[in-house]
Amino acid sequence: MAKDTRTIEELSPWEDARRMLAKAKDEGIATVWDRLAEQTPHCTFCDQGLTCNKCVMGPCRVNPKGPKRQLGVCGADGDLTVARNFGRFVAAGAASHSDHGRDLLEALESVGQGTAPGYAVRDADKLVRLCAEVGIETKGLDAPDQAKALAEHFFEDFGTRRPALSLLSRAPKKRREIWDAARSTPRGIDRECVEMLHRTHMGVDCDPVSICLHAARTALADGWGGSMIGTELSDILFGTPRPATVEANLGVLRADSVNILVHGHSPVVSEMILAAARDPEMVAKAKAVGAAGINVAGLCCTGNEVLMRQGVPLAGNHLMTELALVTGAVEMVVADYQCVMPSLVQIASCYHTRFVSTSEKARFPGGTHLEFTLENARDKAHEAVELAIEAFTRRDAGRVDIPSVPVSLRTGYSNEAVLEALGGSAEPLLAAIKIGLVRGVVGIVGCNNPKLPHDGILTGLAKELIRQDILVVVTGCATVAMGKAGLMTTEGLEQAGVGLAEFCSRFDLPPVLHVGSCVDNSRILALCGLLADALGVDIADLPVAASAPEWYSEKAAAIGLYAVASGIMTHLGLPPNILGSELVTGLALEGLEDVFGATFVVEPDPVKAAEAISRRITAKRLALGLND
Ligand code: CUV
Ligand code: SF4
Repeated sequence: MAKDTRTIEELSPWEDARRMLAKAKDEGIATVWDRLAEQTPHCTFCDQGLTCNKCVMGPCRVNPKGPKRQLGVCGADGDLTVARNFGRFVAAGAASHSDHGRDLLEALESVGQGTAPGYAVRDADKLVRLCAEVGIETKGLDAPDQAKALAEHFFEDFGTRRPALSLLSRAPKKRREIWDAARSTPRGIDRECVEMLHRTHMGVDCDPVSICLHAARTALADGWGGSMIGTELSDILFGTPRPATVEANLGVLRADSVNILVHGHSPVVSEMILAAARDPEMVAKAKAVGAAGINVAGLCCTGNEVLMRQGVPLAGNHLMTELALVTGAVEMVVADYQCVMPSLVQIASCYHTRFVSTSEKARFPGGTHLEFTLENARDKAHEAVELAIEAFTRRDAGRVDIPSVPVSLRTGYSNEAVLEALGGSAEPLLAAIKIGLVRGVVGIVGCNNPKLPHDGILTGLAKELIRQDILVVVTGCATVAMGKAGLMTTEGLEQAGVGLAEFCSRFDLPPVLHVGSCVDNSRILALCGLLADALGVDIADLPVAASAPEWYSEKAAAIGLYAVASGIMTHLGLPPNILGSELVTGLALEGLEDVFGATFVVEPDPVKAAEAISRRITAKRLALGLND
């Protein structure tokens, strides 16, 4: 196998990752970095977005610079090929978030119908608030009826019955006019994804710009639709996050306990696993085989979901998922869907670790499939925990190595919790922004990518921004990075600028606020809508920006595009596969400014990225008549 020429020190800055990379090497276990080395160099046509396999007259490799193969067999040129590929890429990401949101919707409906034992409405106030927001009269309706009515309402957002999604009401009026003018107002969540597949079939939409605008509409259907519904309903069903202090990194695994890692994205399965692991009867069974207890820890976005609401420790982010198994201390990985590397099944089989898949739509051959439904989830969760206890008896103590001590981080900053921390309204934050104590707010989100130094751009960027008095909000895999870097406790304020430190100390906030998982980026959109309305401006006028510095997934592309289409400049550490088209690249980096008032910025260097973001924030501040 080809080897990555980078040293372990270059791959990751963290002690837990380095120790496990060395152990993997010793034990002959291949990781994502080894496979990347094998795949490098990548196909240059694919890298630039210039391959097409959308029909069997092809596949085609389009070479816009010629002399040969300037067009695909059907006549598609490079611009069209790149646009069609990018459109589908975004639609896949939007579909993933939204299909996850739909699962919460089905859960809410079943709770209303009384067919989901073990699930319940845990935030009844939020249910009432949401009903009121979308115009459902709640007087005379009990919680189950409210749940059914709200589910009914949101099911229509997925279909084709409305001219616009209902939660677009959270966007400022000016923003909605911009969307209307660009024909980018999302109508139905599923509709926009399906329409993208239709448009990009051979011989449908042949205008690259038109495809890109529909990509924006599809992405907006994710951010203000599928993801936003997913977030709100998760809060209703599992509780709206409240501030808490929790632990992170591989040190959260316990040598003396049954370790279960929950992985994927949806809280529907992981919440049940957690409940089963906390069941005294299960704990007694674990003790009967010699374990001190049952320890549940999270990976990736499922990890963020249960961290935010239940204080479950976070074992690691995307690039740590394989390495977590290399500790030899994990009895079970329970996965729902998305970002679950298929390699985990192979790595699990090198140890006593059981890999359990739970979703009908995400099967992993070689693992154990325990299919969870809303009806059987409680029983299946107990079954899973029993299997984990059984696996504990097969653990090889000689191969166990749990590196590092856990770090602490603050979590739980839902918009409700942020407003509460500020004393009930956004006014103190707005006041701090106006006088320049806080110069702006930046969302740093998204994944890891083995092409980039693990967590390096994420933490480098965050440190630069907070030093410049810019408040950072964080979601997804970025969370673990910031936590490990010590930026998510009030001690992190030592690294912040004077103004930001003063503001945060006054309200007992860390300089980097954890607002949730990837679907919870919708909280950031809603917060931007709220701040813009409070100032009587558009989102594009706010001193805010977004960044997905180490992104890898289709979902991250959808997030980036809905942020830009919402008027938020978005930084990426590496570009999507669009560089084969000057037209599409130009649109992403410049042209979208004229349409949506924001663009993408691509910059792998965190300091330079921070400069670009800071310049943008200064420009927005000056335009609002504030000091720079
Ligand atoms: Ni949804 S999308 S690697 S788990 S953030 Fe993590 Fe987050 Fe990216 Fe995936
Ligand atoms: Fe080739 Fe056109 Fe078919 Fe794509 S759609 S594979 S470019 S012929």
